[in-house]
Amino acid sequence: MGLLDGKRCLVTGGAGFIGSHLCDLLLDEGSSVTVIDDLSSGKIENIPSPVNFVEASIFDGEVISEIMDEIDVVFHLAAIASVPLCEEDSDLNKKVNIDASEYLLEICNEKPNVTAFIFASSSAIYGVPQYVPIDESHPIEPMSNYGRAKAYIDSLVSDKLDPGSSRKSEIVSTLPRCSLRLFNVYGPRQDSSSPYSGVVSIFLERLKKNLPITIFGDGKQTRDFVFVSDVARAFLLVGEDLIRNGINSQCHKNSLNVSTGRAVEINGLISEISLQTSSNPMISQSHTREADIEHSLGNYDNLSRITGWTPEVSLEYGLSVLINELNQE
Ligand code: UD2
Repeated sequence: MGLLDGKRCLVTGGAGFIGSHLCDLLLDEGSSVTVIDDLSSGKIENIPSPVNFVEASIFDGEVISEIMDEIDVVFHLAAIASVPLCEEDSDLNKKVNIDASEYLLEICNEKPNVTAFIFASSSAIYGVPQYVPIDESHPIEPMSNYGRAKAYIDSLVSDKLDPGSSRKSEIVSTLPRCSLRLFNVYGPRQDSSSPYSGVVSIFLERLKKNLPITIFGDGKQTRDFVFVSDVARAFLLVGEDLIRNGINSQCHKNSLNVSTGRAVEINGLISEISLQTSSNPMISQSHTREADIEHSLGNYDNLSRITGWTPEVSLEYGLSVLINELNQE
């Protein structure tokens, strides 16, 4: 067993898409897992049964503070993950994605029992790529409230806060910690119900319902699709490295891309889905989505060098898993 065996892990947002896969993996590792989730977007049925589930919001300071006495490792994934919702309701974005995360970091730093903190950051912090593949030195120029919130917490975790920032600095000092910048994550349990859900889940859902799929723009835009189990494993490996090496871990105060280094065109995604489902999806073309990025592709060399992580699930295989699931429903 690995270093997380017997560790008391907290997964914030553990009822959500990525968080619930992380719970599965941690339980396999022998960790005892606590989830805090307000079920605003997560689902109770995503949470595996041996988990200690606390139904509360991440901004409920009292609950957080109470839980934290019994926790060794924190995986912070709770967020308002919808980019448009964060635009519509900037107060909610601030409350959840900024203030609650700041508070969580503060609390973790105060508790000597907490020995590692891993934050789910996002490729959204890079904004329009100035070059691809994007490495972690790429300029941080988020284009949305959501991206700015993620960028701020990411910089807090790595102690690279913009000197001009009016926000707090140096909240955390000795807590071993790391941010993972997730590219386009897809896989089982991803919500498909909103127009801003991940494109893979939307396409498969519409196919299942015999509805046309919409391509925004010419379909030549590319994305770096990373399967959710690979993402969960990245969290696990980084957690282990922080436990093993503490503040001497190369993950500590670092921000690491979680991506595959493979660019896939939206048209290519449709071709692969057609091939695997032996179907010819009806396609409707629409104008390019506002603020849509043309190409997104991540370089994951740093994560790989430090932890040995590489993506194991190809897009072809990941899609076959999802298509099999659809066929069984
Ligand atoms: C991703 C993140 C988002 C934010 C953003 C920052 C996901 C699900 N979303 O948005 O949270 O971090 O990156 O850059 O990971 N598309 C279609 N038809 C559809 C739906 C989408 O053509 O029905 C296109 C869309 O225009 C885009 C691509 O597919 O070019 C991927 O769309 P997405 O919403 O899955 O992800 P993205 O990269 O826009």
